[in-house]
Amino acid sequence: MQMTFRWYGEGNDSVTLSQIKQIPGVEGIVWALHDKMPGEIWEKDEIAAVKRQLDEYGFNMDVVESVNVHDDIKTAGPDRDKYIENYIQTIRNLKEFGVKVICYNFMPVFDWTRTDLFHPLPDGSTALFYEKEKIVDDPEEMARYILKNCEGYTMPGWEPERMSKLRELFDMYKDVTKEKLWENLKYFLEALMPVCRECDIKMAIHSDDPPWDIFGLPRLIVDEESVDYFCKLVDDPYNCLTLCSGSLGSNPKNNVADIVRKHCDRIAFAHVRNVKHFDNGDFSEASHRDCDGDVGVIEIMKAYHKCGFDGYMRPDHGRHIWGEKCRPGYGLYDRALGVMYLLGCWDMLENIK
Ligand code: DNO
Repeated sequence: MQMTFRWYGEGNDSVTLSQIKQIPGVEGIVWALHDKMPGEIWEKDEIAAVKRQLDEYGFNMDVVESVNVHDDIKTAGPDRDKYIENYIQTIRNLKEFGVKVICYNFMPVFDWTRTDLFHPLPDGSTALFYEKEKIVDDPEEMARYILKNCEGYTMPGWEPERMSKLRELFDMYKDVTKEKLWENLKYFLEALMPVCRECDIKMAIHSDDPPWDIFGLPRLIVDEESVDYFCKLVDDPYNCLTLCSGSLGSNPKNNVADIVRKHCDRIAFAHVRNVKHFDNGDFSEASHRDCDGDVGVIEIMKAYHKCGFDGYMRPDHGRHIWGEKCRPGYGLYDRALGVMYLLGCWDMLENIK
């Protein structure tokens, strides 16, 4: 297992590489060109600029999160083949820099969704929170709220340019049923697989967050059954998962450790975080410590260890602690505690082998 840490890039993150360097055990930076629109080719000189920054600190750039997928690909729109060609060119360019895993998602319109980005917790920190009742009606009001409360940062999937065209986007998806979305995902992956094999780059789909349909939009990677279906849909070792314990774990019925045990060989990238469930279906993000939430962090780490997981892992969203001003969920302090907790579990498991 290789520990990594997500970083949004120079001038785009409150956290610096020199701070990350001081967290024990972090070998790679999970990066992206965040100013790229979905569908644009990532050029070699742009990738090289990030590589120079990471090289200075001895970090690898093996994992990209995310190369976003254009809506024409998700909806089988008129330009999907052109955008698939662009995606392929990006894969080829990333290969030149040794990238091994591309994390992406296939969620319609929205990426991850929460109703409160800085929800107060009893210990005085704040965390991301999901109130089920708030999601039922107006997505435009949701988008306005999210954009107003992201502390000046753009969250992936919630780019203001996209959110200002919300109605148009919903319109693009109006005939895209769950079945069609699966078909479009298959079409996309089948086009990519030969290039992935040639470039030795794994495509690792991120679990849908939350793992259920929202605002009438279908969501695919939501439970064990859909993960089984996904792995068979394009049965190729380069068609992989970014298994997110927090996303899948938001549904109390999902047993993430079971999914790890079943599909370990197809998990290229593990996001490990904790979630606390409430009886009414709401959930709050929590510290990475097992007993602070309900996803079973220790059981998940045991499952990864037992199956000899040799992919990449990162702590996921943290709480906002010690007064830190940062991107929602992506501060330094609580994620650094997360790294130490996960490595603590791992080192102990190694020790008692
Ligand atoms: C949230 C992240 C997601 C993820 C994308 C992958 O914190 O895990 O935004 O990066 O869904 O494309």
